Amino acid sequence: MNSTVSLRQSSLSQLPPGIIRPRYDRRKLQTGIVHVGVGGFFRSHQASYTEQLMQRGDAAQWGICGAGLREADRKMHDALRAQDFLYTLIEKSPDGHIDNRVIGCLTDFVLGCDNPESVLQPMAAPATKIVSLTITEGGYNIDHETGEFDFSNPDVIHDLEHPKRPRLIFGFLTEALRRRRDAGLSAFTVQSCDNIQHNGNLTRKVVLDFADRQDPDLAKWIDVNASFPNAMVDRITPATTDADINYLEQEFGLLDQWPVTCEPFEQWVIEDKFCNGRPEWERVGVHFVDDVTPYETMKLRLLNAGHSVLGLLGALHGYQTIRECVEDQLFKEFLRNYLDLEATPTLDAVEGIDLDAYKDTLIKRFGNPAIRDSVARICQGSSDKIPVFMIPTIIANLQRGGNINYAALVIASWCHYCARQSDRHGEPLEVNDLMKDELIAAARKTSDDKLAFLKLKSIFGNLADEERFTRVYESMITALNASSDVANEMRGIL
Ligand code: CS2
Repeated sequence: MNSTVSLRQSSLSQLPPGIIRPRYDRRKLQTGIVHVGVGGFFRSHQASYTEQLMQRGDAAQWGICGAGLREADRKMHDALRAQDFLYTLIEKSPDGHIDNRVIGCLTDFVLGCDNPESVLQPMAAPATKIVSLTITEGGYNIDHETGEFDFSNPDVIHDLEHPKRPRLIFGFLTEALRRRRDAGLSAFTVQSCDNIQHNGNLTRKVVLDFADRQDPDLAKWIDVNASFPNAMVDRITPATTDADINYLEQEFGLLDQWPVTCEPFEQWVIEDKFCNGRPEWERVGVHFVDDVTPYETMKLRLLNAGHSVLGLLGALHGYQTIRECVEDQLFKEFLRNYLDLEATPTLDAVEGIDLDAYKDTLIKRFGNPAIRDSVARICQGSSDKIPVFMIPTIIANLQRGGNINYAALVIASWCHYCARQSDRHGEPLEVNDLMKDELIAAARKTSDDKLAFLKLKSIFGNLADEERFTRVYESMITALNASSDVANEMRGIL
């Protein structure tokens, strides 16, 4: 391919036929949604659903203004701004089929760390009906030990004192809602898209806790007027690599600084509680329900926990990708047993879903050869993931006399990972985690106290007091310390 074209509004008409482009008039889009946390997942999921709706017409009022609050968002902001907020979504099927779609539903991208007003104004604008969030499991500022909003966070202290110049999402939402109330406008729906049990209820709690400390009357108004639907979100979205960028350039001559690759599977189940209207996402496959609980529990305990099982064990074994893990019969069997023997018995029936088929599909999705989802992405932030993805399953099994061996090996392996920071070949493993220092310090102490890691209460609660669990766990710590061969331990449990 000799000629290349840089992705932007003015070059859309020059895109080669293999790339699907917006058929609607982007200039007519209005911003109806402000989304905070423009990462790969938002771009492959909510933006993709919204784009599908726009392609059908009649959705011009649901343009999305992207917002980043942190310095770390600048790179994405700069890349997308230079492309008139366009990017390519590369959907890769296991059979090798690839769909390339330029997504046009972003109307803007603003950076709160540069200028808080640039985020507050679109949030407070009359046309905005929804503020959606992907701020990661750790972004909700919850002290895991107490389950309460952490008022000791210096940025929270700052935001309480400086309502007009907030740094964190709680301050932004509170100030924007204050402006809406004062202007006589309706509130907006706050739509969490993070992998957290009852993500809407949690968002509601943290926003109201913060607002109440700042302005109790406003908190009451928010409580009555805003809504916070719970949702289950799903689409495996690996981090973008140079290979994705090169693919578009080599195959299509398209220069896109930051495309997104994902699997074809997508799922979004939302409670239909939108206080100020919503896009007709049901027209493009979103499932609206009264109670999302069984769907989110199923997804967190099977898919997300399944990822952590493969990720933490696979990292120690020296695997780089999730696919490599499920290609290994031992890992595949271990995963399936974890899902069947430990996770599934803790789940309620889920309407319209055959759990066996769901798990079969899950393992196929993990094995998609076109998706190079790294074990490193999965292990990153485990201190926020494990308490959501696995601990509730362990606790339920301790209560019901169920199996806990598989989970115990995963936790022991995580400890070993943090203590050694290398795989069985001696290659380095990074502890990429907000609690990095605590994790490493506690894991290293296991030579004196085998339960030291498990005593990190903010992650494990009181698990270190559960004798049935600690007995198994201690023997695994001893075995891993002796041989570093996680596969051997896995075989022992099967
Ligand atoms: C993953 C999720 O971060 C993780 O550990 O399990 O990002 C997962 O890929 C998504 O939730 C899929 O929907």
